[in-house]
Amino acid sequence: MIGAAHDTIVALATAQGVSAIAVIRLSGSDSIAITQQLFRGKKLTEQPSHTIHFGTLVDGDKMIDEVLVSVFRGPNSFTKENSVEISCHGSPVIVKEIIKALLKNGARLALPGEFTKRAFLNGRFDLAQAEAVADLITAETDNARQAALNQMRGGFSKEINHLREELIHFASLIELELDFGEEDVEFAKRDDLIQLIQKIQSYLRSLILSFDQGNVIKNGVPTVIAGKPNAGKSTLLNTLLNEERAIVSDIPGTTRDAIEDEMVVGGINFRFIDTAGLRETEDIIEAMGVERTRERMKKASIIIYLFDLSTETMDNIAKEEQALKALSIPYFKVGNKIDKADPALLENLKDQNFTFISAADKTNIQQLKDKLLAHFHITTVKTGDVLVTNLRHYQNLLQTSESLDRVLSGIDQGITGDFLAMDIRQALHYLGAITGSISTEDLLENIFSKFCIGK
Ligand SMILES: Nc1nc2c(ncn2[C@@H]2O[C@H](COP(=O)(O)OP(=O)(O)O)[C@@H](O)[C@H]2O)c(=O)[nH]1
Ligand SMILES: [Mg+2]
Repeated sequence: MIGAAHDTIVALATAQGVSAIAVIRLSGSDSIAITQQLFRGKKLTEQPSHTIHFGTLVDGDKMIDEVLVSVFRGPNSFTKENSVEISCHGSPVIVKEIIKALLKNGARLALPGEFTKRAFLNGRFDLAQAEAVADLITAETDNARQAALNQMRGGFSKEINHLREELIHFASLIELELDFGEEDVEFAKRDDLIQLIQKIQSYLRSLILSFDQGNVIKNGVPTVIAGKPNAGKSTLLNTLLNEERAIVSDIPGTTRDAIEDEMVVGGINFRFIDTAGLRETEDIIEAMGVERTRERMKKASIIIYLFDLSTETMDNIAKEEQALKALSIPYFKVGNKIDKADPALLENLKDQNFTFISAADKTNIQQLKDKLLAHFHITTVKTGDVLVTNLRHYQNLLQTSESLDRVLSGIDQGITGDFLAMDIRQALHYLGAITGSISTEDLLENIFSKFCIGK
């Protein structure tokens, strides 16, 4: 259970560590009064909302710091409660002393996400928008930032609520019919209902389809670099990242653990994962590495599979591709070391959809990056674009859509109103779960506990 809703909560809102300024945030009916207890300056409790005041904070006789205090009065604040932001000097010791003094005077420490949770519970925004706040803070690319911002500003929430209301209207008409029992009345015109459901379905479908892209934009793409020992995987990782991240050596089996690092290419965050080369080995540590490689490959969004064209034969390449195909993960075949490759082999492979590179000489690396980008069809996210980036929303959309399919086939088969009403209620439930019109304490805790403290 997240703590009682009327407590006054406090947390550091800025990052931990030394900085020019740190901001401590309070929310709750007593937040202005509690701050007043420590404040030497104007009387805060008499100040209007949205004003900033200079003064000193004290703990008994001890002066802690010179600060600026911003006063927000509910409901005109982020949480819709009385709120205070204290801007102090950015020293961890000062922050600790101020928070300690606030706790002594009646505040309690905020739980993760508790400020945003209060904002949601007090009706500042719906659940999907609250979740977007967290996404906005953790966005790692400009595309992810824009997608989160669009969602925070309403995104699909408004449209979903609107469709939900229309559906509720039908559900209540059908339920009214049930009250009339035998009399065989039909308040809810079936044709109109079919039309509404088709409209909702087409909107849901566009949202569901956007998730592929939304997921890539929000979470990035785990990209595993795999292949036999010495194929040049670590060299390629270093070339892609433009730094000496992994050890390169001509001794096969050098990389034993997976090494990963991220890079933004064309607005997508690629997480490149260099792995231990795939081979049978007696070395226990290397064997563990190979096992990890296989695990990583299964979880990858895409595999860059390297072949050492200075040593490989057509037969071996075909055999390796068989094993690769069996994983059912999208992959790119990349022929490395073209600087040392047999021209006859290159000629034989020319129609087999290879990207030919030299990781060491950095040849054709851009071509490889272009192929990666093209695979994910990412375009720049613009203001107002609606993209589903959240797995929870995605799952609820799918379930709404399935329930509506059942309504449609139910109408088609002429099933009775009570069964129709049940499937509509089911669809309403899933739709409402997205925006939080329907929520449980468990769900809320699950969502907000993933926020950082102070948010
Ligand atoms: N000639 C040539 N050698 C390369 C190329 N890429 C990697 N190598 C060499 O191949 C050996 C194995 O490279 P490494 O990146 O450690 O392979 P890994 O085992 O797949 O990680 C090293 O000696 C590299 O210098 C390339 O494009 N051309
Ligand atoms: Mg390596």
